[in-house]
Amino acid sequence: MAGQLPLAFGDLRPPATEFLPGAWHLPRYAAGQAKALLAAIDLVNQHAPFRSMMTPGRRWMSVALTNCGALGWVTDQRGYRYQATDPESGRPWPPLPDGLLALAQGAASVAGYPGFVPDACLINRYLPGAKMALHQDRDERSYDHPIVSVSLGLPATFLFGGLERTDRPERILLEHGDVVVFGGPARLRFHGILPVADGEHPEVGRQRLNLTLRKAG
Ligand code: MD6
Ligand code: FE
Repeated sequence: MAGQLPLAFGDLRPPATEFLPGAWHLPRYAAGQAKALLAAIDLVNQHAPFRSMMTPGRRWMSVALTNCGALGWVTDQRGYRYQATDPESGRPWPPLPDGLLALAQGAASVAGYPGFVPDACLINRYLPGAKMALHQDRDERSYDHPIVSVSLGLPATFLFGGLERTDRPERILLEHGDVVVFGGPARLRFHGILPVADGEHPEVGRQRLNLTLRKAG
């Protein structure tokens, strides 16, 4: 892991690239913190277990999800929204770990969004075959803040389209430890995840985990 090599070897992570205006890919940015992130996700899962959720159109999402932070994203037949409590337990979501906050702030700064203070972290779990249809993230109070996304485990193809659902999307391979930041002119672009191919990741097993950090409230 790059973060554990002696300083003399420098930073072996590939450089961050702005693949579309306002949208950045930071390859392996979080790779050195993967173990801590996985431990944090384990703890969240103990208090607010991953669960299936239904869209307002009454379709089960293929990903399982949970949240940490002051606000959590939920969906049911009434719609998509953020709320302070876990609908399964009625309790507040587990807190956002300090290390995760610092990671998100660092990544946002690299992408030119200093002062990012997320209050919500949605955690998605993809087993092989799970996917995320093209969508816009528009349940947040303001679109002035970026979204920071951290991927762990099995690789997946991220689709990044335009402001219309029918705009032809670009494809980016997201691997273990990769971070994507999007804000500014990219904030409302359509995006999604192609079905995750079967495989076994040495640290994460047969799954992909994705954390998205936002200022939702
Ligand atoms: C995923 N990500 O990577 C799904 N949304 O599993 C998202 O839907 C997403 O990565 C907003 C910002 C960044 C994202
Ligand atoms: Fe999204």
